[in-house]
Amino acid sequence: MALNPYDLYDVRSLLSEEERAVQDTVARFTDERVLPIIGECFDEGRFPTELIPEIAGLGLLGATLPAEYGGSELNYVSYGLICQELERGDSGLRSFASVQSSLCMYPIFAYGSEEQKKRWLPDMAAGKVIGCFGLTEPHGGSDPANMKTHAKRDGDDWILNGSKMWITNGNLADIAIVWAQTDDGIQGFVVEKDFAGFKAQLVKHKMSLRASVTSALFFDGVRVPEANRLPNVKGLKGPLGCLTQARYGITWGPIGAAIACLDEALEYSKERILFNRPVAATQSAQIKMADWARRITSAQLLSLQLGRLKDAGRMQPTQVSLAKWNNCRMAIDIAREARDLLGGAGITTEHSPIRHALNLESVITYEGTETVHQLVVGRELTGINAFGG
Ligand code: TGC
Ligand code: FAD
Repeated sequence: MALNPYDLYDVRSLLSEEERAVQDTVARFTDERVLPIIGECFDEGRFPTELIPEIAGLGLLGATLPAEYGGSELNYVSYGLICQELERGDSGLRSFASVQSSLCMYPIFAYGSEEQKKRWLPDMAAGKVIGCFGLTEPHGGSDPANMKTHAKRDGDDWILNGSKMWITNGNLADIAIVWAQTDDGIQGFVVEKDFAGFKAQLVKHKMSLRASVTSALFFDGVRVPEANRLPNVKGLKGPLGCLTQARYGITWGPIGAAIACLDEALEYSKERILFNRPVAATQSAQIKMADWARRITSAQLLSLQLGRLKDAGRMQPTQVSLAKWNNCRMAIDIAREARDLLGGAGITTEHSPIRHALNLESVITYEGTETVHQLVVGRELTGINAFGG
């Protein structure tokens, strides 16, 4: 029996019935609703906001949260599969879902008061309230401990000053989860878009993640009520805990992008006749594509085991770093090589590899650069912290 070229080890057989159903649902959504429009969205530099109600309707926002807060009560393997299938369409769609679910709903769920959870989570799951997550600042995102944005207590309120850079969903968002220094360490605040002194400004001229909104955020004496401070966490572990959630999903996403590239390259190279035979019949093309299948298969097994560890409550941040590094590197290399296999046709967005390759330049950078994740693994192995003092 012929093997599935996109799942050579039948990793799907390791999934539960519910996990398979989730994958099939999101795969159908990507095939029918995302793929027909996404090349044009990328060309136009437009995030397809019209898909938000459908994404929410499928239960993909806050999918792992309890039903009382609007969640779908799915496990983390299912969340990973959602990320994989969305990113098979485009990293921008997966980014939207990652930020909403892992970086905005998660901190409200994990660090928020009961009132905050009830106030925001159901509307966020329904796609009626969109969030963004402000951690990175213009002077250096890899070192968030050195943040300059600060909040000072003033009676019942806090006064927030500073700025954030490269914020996904920034201009789309109704609320921003903003991390700021306080006299008591780093704390998280829910900043509402109409608070006086808060401004979001689109980042233009992007060559990557063009079907995604990226913004700078500015806070000029923004008065934030105490009721909008996340009460149950202090210190860098607050935002880093959110990053662990999002990075976990990102280990799955690039598998989808890589599968999309393999799919296009297989199809194209079988049709393309050069020197009287299909390109797919040449040894070098076969070796290339076989190597992609090898790397995709390794990534699939890595993320599935990571998901099983997460669902068992045993996943460690260092394991997430290894998988984020491995799977982003795997996908960006495959996307670039697939672009090459398509020759000149590979340079247009009529075909997906160049779009995925350009997107993956962001994916390999955000949520911790490749170097940051390598150093996290290096620290685990050696017991020596290479991040400096
Ligand atoms: P360190 O000072 O040792 O630790 C501080 C506290 O945090 C805890 N911790 C973690 N907790 C949860 N998850 C993790 N991954 C954690 N890493 C550390 C730690 O136990 C400690 O707790 P406590 O109780 O002792 O205070 O911090 P570190 O030395 O580990 O951190 C250094 C470094 C470089 C790894 C960290 O700063 C880092 O990860 N930098 C990269 C920053 C980053 O990834 N930014 C991403 C911004 S958001 C984004 O990019 C969104 S893109 C979204 C999209 O569109 O999809
Ligand atoms: P820097 O931290 O300045 O790094 C510059 C270079 O130095 C990198 O190559 C890095 O690997 C290297 N480097 C860093 N430390 C070391 C070291 N110790 N040794 C050797 N080399 C090192 N942030 C948010 O908060 N929210 C978002 O929603 C968000 N969305 C994003 C969307 C996009 C499209 C992009 C591109 C970024 C987004 N980010 C977001 C920001 C992202 O997390 C940062 O870009 C990333 O963390 C790196 O920070 P930086 O860009 O300031 O680079």
